[in-house]
Amino acid sequence: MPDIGLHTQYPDEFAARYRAAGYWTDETFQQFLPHRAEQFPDNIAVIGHDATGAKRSLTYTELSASAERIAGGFTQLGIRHGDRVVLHMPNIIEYTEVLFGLFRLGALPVFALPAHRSSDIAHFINCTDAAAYVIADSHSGFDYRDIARTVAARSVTVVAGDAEEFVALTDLPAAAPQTPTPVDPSHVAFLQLSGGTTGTPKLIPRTHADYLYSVRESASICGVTADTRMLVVLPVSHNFPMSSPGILGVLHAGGTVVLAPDPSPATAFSLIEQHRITTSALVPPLALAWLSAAKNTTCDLTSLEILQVGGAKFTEEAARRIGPELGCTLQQVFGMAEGLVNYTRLDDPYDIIVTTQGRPISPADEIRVVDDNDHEVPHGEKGHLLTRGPYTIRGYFNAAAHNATAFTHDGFYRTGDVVRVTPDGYIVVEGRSKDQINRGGEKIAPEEVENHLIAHPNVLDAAVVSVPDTYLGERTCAFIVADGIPPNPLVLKSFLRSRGIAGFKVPDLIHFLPEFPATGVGKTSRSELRRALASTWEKATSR
Ligand code: AMP
Ligand code: DBH
Repeated sequence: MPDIGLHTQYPDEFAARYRAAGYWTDETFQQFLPHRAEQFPDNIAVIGHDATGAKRSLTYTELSASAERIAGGFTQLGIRHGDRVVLHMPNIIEYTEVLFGLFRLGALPVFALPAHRSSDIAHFINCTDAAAYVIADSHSGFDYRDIARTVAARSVTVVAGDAEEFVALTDLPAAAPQTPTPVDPSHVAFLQLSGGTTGTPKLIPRTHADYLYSVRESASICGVTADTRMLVVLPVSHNFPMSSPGILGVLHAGGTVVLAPDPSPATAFSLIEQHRITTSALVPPLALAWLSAAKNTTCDLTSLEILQVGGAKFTEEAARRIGPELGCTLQQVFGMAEGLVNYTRLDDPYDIIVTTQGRPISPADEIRVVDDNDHEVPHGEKGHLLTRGPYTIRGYFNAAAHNATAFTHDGFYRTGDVVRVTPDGYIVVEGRSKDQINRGGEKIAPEEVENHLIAHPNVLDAAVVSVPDTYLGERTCAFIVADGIPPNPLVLKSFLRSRGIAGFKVPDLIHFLPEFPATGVGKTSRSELRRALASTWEKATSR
């Protein structure tokens, strides 16, 4: 049983400080929905489609009743308090029902993204020893039951929609109402995913107390009230639409969450008009798509008050277009599933909003900007961002060796971001030092993709690097040294898909080289090699 890492991970002294300051309370995700249902019984909590494609909306009372039913049904299936459950659903109504059902039970969701495929899911199930796997039957032309058939042998699969040989969410065994075993606010509530930098994605254990603090503060910073109507376009499992302030921030305040069935501007704009949407959260490429589509739309977007953009650097040029062209306030969000989230404030001077990525949520967020030797750089200069605070993890789940380098000895998380801090305390993201590619907000660990490429019989060596892209910010290019006859790039891409990796991890470009450049004397470091190849590419394409 991988029990390690599911209990308090913060040193006692810090936990006591965060509690004394009122950041951490006794509130838990188990009580979250019942309390909201008492406060806002008839407010609409969520509007969207279900797995059958039917439109539905649920009041807080109805959502809470569904969650109770699902908690009872999962118990009957043998899922217990503390069990991990991989939640792998698109933005459908059932997502919210299952999420809060698991919270009621005290089971821990593991937040897979809809784009994940069998190899990702097998890893999540194995490394968390998951007791169940919850999916929608199919979505965007992909049949999720196929993943269950290949990877989920040890766990029970529950399906929203047509379950075939699995358990249908609508047929969960009925259970008499029970009082669930209470959860401890300092215990882990769920496992988020990290974009990662290594061969295997890491899992992020977030506690009830730390996450709820970030959700409450985010809701307050973003002006969320019971009148907020948030359109969720990004996959709801992602930390940004989940918590910054995301669906949890809106539901905490008694507002309404509208789930978009697909991310296209056409769908989003018609939902904005129909539901008088007040706020939404986008990654930069989607914000550009909205800007472009807004020029010709006949939809009324005037209800939109705030548009959040984050997940990757938003250029100042694009940032300056949001207000005039979409008629709303831009809020930049620089966050990470490991914790620290920065927001530009709604009433910040315009120049701050368009030129910075915001400032931390909490006065207790500690920020250090350091050089390669961990020495602080003079204020205002560029350096590596390290952070520690009341909602930033102290370690990844079951990853002692990785944690030894991902955190400093005194518990600061090495974000891998290169930043500078303005005299007013705002963070500007200048670049990155981690081995990660940020493809329009989707994070890719080169090493993971390289490992899959090297598994091909005609690939001797592979290095995956980022190349600039006007729309996505970055795209991926795999440089390959072939073993024998170079495989056709299309064949190589379908080979990767057949290995069950998420579509966004499949390289956009594939380039063959007779050999890799020597990147210095002695042992070649992978990251040096990647840097050398990326700069070769830039030189070649800028000519
Ligand atoms: P993850 O750790 O996988 O949750 O990804 C978080 C990372 O996304 C951060 O460490 C940054 O590298 C990147 N990121 C998120 N928001 C922004 C932003 N607004 N500007 C630049 N980079 C961002
Ligand atoms: O990219 C991210 O992971 C992210 C971006 C904005 C995030 O986790 C968040 C806000 O909470």
